[in-house]
Amino acid sequence: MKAVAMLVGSVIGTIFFEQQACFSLLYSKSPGGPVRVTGEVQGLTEGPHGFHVHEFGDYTNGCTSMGAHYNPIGTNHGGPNDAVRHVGDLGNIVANVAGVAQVDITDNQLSLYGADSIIGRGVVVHADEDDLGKGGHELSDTTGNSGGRLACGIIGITK
Ligand SMILES: [Cu+2]
Ligand SMILES: [Zn+2]
Repeated sequence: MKAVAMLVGSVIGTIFFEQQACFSLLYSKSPGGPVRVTGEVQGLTEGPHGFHVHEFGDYTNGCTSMGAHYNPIGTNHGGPNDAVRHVGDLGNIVANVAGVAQVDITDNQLSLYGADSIIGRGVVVHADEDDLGKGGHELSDTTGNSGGRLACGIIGITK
């Protein structure tokens, strides 16, 4: 299955998600990937920016209504390679001096299939670096203290 999200806000981007179908995945509650996430975001300040799947694909009040990080199993925030993380925790994307971040992430917790599918949820890019839960800030365990929401998009199925 393939999915896409158009990120709209003070920066712009397009993010693709792809996961191979598999018989066992369709019958498992949290099939768990791997999902390949690719694309590009333009207009950023140089450096790292938090990048997550959020719980809602809801743009009625802009990126605010996309809610918290997608967290179907109720854990603390972490980095993409941590055992303890939100399913939506994809870490940071890094913009070059021209403000462009190329995205190419392979993730083992996201899924496009099953009960915990991310189809219809949101993708958000943030103003600041995600500290991956290790920054010692009061927000480290929930958001990675990654600041405001620069742009977001709804994850929809594509061909
Ligand atoms: Cu986020
Ligand atoms: Zn998180």
